[in-house]
Amino acid sequence: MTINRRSFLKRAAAIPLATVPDGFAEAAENQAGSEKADYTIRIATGLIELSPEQIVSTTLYNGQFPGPLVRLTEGKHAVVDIYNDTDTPEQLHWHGQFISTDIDGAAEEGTPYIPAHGMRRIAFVPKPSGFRFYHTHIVPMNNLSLGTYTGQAGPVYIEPTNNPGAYDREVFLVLKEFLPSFSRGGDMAMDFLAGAPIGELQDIGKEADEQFNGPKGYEVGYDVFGINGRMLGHGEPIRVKKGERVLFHVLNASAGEIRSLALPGHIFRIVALDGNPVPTPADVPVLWLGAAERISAIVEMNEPGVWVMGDLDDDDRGHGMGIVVEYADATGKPRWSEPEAYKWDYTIFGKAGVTSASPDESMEFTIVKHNAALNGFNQWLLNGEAFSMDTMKPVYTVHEGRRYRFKLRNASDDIHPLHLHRHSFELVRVGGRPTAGVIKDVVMLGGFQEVEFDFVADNRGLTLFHCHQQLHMDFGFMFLLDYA
Ligand SMILES: [Cu+2]
Repeated sequence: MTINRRSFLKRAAAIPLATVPDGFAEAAENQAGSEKADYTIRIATGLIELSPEQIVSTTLYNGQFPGPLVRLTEGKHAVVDIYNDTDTPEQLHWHGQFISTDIDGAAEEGTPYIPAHGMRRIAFVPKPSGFRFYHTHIVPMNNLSLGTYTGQAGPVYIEPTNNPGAYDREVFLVLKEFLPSFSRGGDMAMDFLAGAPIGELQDIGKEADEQFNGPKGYEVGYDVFGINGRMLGHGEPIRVKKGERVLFHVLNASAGEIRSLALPGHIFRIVALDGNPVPTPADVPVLWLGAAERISAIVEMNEPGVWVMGDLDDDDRGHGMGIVVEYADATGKPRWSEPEAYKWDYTIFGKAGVTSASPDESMEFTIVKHNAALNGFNQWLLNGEAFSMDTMKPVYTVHEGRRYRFKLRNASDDIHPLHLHRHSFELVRVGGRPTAGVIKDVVMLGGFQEVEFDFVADNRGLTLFHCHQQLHMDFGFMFLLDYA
């Protein structure tokens, strides 16, 4: 497609930006005469009715939670208008897509803000295909009314050019908590990940704890939980028929919580992780998702009844984290039963007996927590350094075309959902087990465990790596990669 210069200038002038960043002109040109955006997203304060008793006021996309499902086609130009009706400059991050730094939605990479009471038109080529999402990428620090503590998250589905489609229908589920508050310490599930703690990492952690031995640092807890913005029992049930194959696309849009999901009497056949088809689809009784992880799983509906699909945690489920699955002609109260204990192991989805390609370079990072070191908040250091929000200086350099192996060593008891922007990575070793072929953009790293993954530096520009636990990333757990 071509564009005449006059219409480009007209369009560029309509965008209220102080500066037109590098790459934006190119992006705008790509929209080639489409005056109407494919999607319009409005950021504004609104209400979510989780239940008639719990109507939460927070920042939303298009006045709803989750934000509208953005369906795009791989490789087909998309134009999105983003309006910010709030008083705070915003960033809208396209999580899991290989796009440029001016579109990605991270100020640390140089993406321009969507100004308060302003707008940005962005254009990009969606890729890769699969289940992605969009969410705010503001740094809330101690402000629980900003960032991922709000309702700013929505699913993205990028259609592949050819869709295999061995299912009857798709259901998108977005898991999210509301009404956050701080407390000292938390009660996150810890023992569900496969693998054992490593003594050397426990020793490093112990040393740090002895140095910072005051009261526990702040953690965030929540009062209300829901799926697709409704507490368990308050939304429309998922209505199914016996024999139907339902493809669930599950997104954990939490600011930091790890979620589990089970459907009594049913098995999930996991076909994709973070939107990427897995080499070995596998049957599991329960899904576990760190913040920002996605799972696509097919459930064959062959146990008629009315069921609760919900979190294993009684307290979270009791406060709304679940949804009713109702077979046609079935009646009665929704039933719940606890599935058998199950260890979550990413490696079962890998290619059996295959070793990942050798990396060109390897980097190792040791993660240490300084308990309550920053005004009561835990500080996070990688190889002794916390990310500086003031300088936003890239610490590591990568060379285009090279394959990098990252080894993350967790000297803390917290689980960290690690996320790399603008690239995917291949899991190489998790919980002590080697694997290959599992492509992700977030991976949970267990307490006192190690994870190794590879990525190819194939998308030039500043690239953010961080823990997706909002509190961790805001207080140090982040760094920038730059291309040489
Ligand atoms: Cu973390």
